[in-house]
Amino acid sequence: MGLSRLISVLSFLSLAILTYASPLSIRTKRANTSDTVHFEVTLTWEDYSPNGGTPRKMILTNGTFPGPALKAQVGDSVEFLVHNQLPDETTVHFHGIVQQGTPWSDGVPGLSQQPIAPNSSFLYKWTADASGSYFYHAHYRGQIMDGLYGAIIISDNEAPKPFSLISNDTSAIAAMEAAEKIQQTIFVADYYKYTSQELHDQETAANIDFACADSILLNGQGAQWCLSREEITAYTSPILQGILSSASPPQLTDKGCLPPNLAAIQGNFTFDTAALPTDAYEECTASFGSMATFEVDAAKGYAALTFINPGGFELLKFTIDGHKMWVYAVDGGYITPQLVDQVEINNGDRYSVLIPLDQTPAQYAIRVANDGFNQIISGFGILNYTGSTGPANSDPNAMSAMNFAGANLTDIVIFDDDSAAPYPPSAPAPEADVTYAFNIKKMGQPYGAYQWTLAGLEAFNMSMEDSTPLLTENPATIPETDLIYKTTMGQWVDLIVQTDGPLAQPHPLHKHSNKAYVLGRGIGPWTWSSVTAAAAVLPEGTFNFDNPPLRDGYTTTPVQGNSTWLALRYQVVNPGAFLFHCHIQTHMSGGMAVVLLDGVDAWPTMPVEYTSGNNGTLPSPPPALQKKVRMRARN
Ligand SMILES: *[C@@H]1O[C@H](CO)[C@@H](O)[C@H](O)[C@H]1NC(C)=O
Ligand SMILES: *[C@@H]1O[C@H](CO)[C@@H](O)[C@H](O)[C@H]1NC(C)=O
Ligand SMILES: *[C@@H]1O[C@H](CO)[C@@H](O)[C@H](O)[C@H]1NC(C)=O
Ligand SMILES: *[C@@H]1O[C@H](CO)[C@@H](O)[C@H](O)[C@H]1NC(C)=O
Ligand SMILES: *[C@@H]1O[C@H](CO)[C@@H](O)[C@H](O)[C@H]1NC(C)=O
Ligand SMILES: *[C@@H]1O[C@H](CO)[C@@H](O)[C@H](O)[C@H]1NC(C)=O
Ligand SMILES: *[C@@H]1O[C@H](CO)[C@@H](O)[C@H](O)[C@H]1NC(C)=O
Ligand SMILES: *[C@@H]1O[C@H](CO)[C@@H](O)[C@H](O)[C@H]1NC(C)=O
Ligand SMILES: *[C@@H]1O[C@H](CO)[C@@H](O)[C@H](O)[C@H]1NC(C)=O
Ligand SMILES: *[C@@H]1O[C@H](CO)[C@@H](O)[C@H](O)[C@H]1NC(C)=O
Ligand SMILES: [Cu+2]
Repeated sequence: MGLSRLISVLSFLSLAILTYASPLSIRTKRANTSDTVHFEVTLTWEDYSPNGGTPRKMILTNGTFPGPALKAQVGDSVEFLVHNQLPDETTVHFHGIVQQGTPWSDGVPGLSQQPIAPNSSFLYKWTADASGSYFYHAHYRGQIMDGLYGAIIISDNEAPKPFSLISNDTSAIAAMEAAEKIQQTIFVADYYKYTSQELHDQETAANIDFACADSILLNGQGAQWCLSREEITAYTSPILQGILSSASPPQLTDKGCLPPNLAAIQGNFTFDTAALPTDAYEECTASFGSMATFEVDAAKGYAALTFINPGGFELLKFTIDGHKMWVYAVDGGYITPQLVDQVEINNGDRYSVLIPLDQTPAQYAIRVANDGFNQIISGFGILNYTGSTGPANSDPNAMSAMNFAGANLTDIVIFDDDSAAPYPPSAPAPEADVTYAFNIKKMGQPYGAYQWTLAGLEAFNMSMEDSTPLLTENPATIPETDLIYKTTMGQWVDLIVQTDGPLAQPHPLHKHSNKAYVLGRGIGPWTWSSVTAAAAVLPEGTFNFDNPPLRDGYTTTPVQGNSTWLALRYQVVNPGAFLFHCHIQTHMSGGMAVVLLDGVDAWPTMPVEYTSGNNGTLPSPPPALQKKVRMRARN
């Protein structure tokens, strides 16, 4: 019996233990095993080419892209020291980390800190309080698209794992546990030959929402593939042909993109596509960098891979030739496993899979395709068995579950996000204390085609990143607006997100701090006062109150010709100022965000080392004073 299970059994037995033993025991366990993990990186702005093409300026983290992985054990104290040698300000966010009791380390400028100035440093301090896969990434302007991201893996040997739902064979379970311990991470992301600032400037000049990538990278490696006109035509689906009927010529661009000036996609705006560089959408220049390779050993039985999408725009999906995958964790949390051929992975999301290594030892393609209408594009990696001498088949496509355009040519099993039940089981309160309803849409004229609102009225202006951090203010003095919402400790909060048609795009939303349950979703406008009111009239099964997915990323359902809605529920457990936003960076930069002031009745006091202008470290006291402090501690 695991220690945490034992603690929960004990808590049932005696009220005294319930009040004292549970938190104390956890603290004892952590004190016994906890360590400080010091992680220190320097950010530089350098010429770099991940895909063999012309180098551009990118953010390198300790000279690498992606940055080095941070590994910790549950209970560890993490110190993450950033030296900013970029020409611009920056911040670093720890995606999926709750920041329980450390909201000042969430890395959101204007909310939890002032941006880190060039040539200065900042020390983030937080506790690794839950196992799983996370990632760190820039959270200032569009910098995530300039390459600042790296993996965070937190392990917990004591956490109950769902592997016995995959097999009853003890040696197979042991193999899965061993595979998880040496899991490899794969960042899958779109890549652009322009910096995030240049892309934003192009959006402003041409008045478009930018949607045309150069490459799909795996762990920062890949190629720019250019298709022939015949191939592009062959991959143009009837749906795309319909969308293209208003274009002239009615075809995808050489980069496989929908043209930037289609009202059916962009909305009713006046575009100036002549303001775009010709290689933004039209010209494709092939280039080849290295290909990410993942070594696996058939003798081990299984390999574990965690896929992470830190991309700026494109929603993706992945398959591995000749292999099925057991998806066992989503957004860092264990789930009831599903055996699938393909997983859709949207911006900010993490999926951990166990791959049964039951095929001929050889090399198999890992395929990552765009999952949106906007572009036909893929990227590739290699699953390489120990002892392999080449591909498993002389026909490179013989074993693939999807083509370059992401289309499957036979029936495949796709991971079902909505039935990703948390493991061990967990459920929200049956009713919420408060409901906030939002409405995602473009701001519309006279605003630009790249400007969005999440709540329904106002765009989150990026200049707010430069204002006084909300966390340092008295929440009573912060007015509630279309952009700012308040909650109190312990409350159950429903977030209802409607997205408006005519083309309701999928928006991969992300909530900072603790996770939320995904209660349900539907087509059509949201017209109810609460989930309880909606559940009374909608068909049975529309909502899942028993074992809904528990995540930090939630993608709205795409639909043409209608609105859609998504219902989330979370409990306020961690007071602080937290962002709720679209993880498509261009949408976020276009205003798609709101602020949740969680637990305004238990508002945290900033530690002095994080107050105005400070960097997480206080100047060290002179030696004489240090002695005094030590003596006092001994007394
Ligand atoms: C805690 O530490 C003690 C002494 O170092 C060790 O014997 C024990 O196994 C540890 N317990 C856990 C849960 O790690
Ligand atoms: C980054 O580089 C510095 C200087 O070489 C080194 O001390 C530090 O450990 C590196 N950080 C990581 C996470 O590898
Ligand atoms: C940062 O320091 C370097 C080296 O001292 C200097 O060249 C550069 O101008 C400084 N950058 C800024 C933005 O101050
Ligand atoms: C494990 O055994 C139980 C009881 O025999 C059975 O119900 C279950 O389906 C088995 N699980 C797997 C993954 O084979
Ligand atoms: C598009 O916007 C223009 C200018 O605001 C307006 O006159 C026109 O009616 C709009 N067209 C549609 C189809 O909404
Ligand atoms: C795959 O592994 C084999 C041997 O284990 C090695 O010789 C080969 O170079 C690897 N291939 C790639 C692409 O890394
Ligand atoms: C692709 O797979 C899905 C899911 O199984 C299926 O609905 C669809 O028909 C498949 N497409 C083709 C062309 O077989
Ligand atoms: C954002 O705020 C800045 C500074 O107040 C202002 O100049 C700019 O027009 C605003 N942008 C939008 C889209 O409202
Ligand atoms: C939108 O969806 C709702 C609910 O399914 C449906 O009643 C309505 O007719 C749809 N509207 C359109 C324009 O298709
Ligand atoms: C943080 O600022 C203090 C001055 O307030 C300075 O002494 C210290 O060196 C700085 N620490 C880092 C990591 O830059
Ligand atoms: Cu979005």
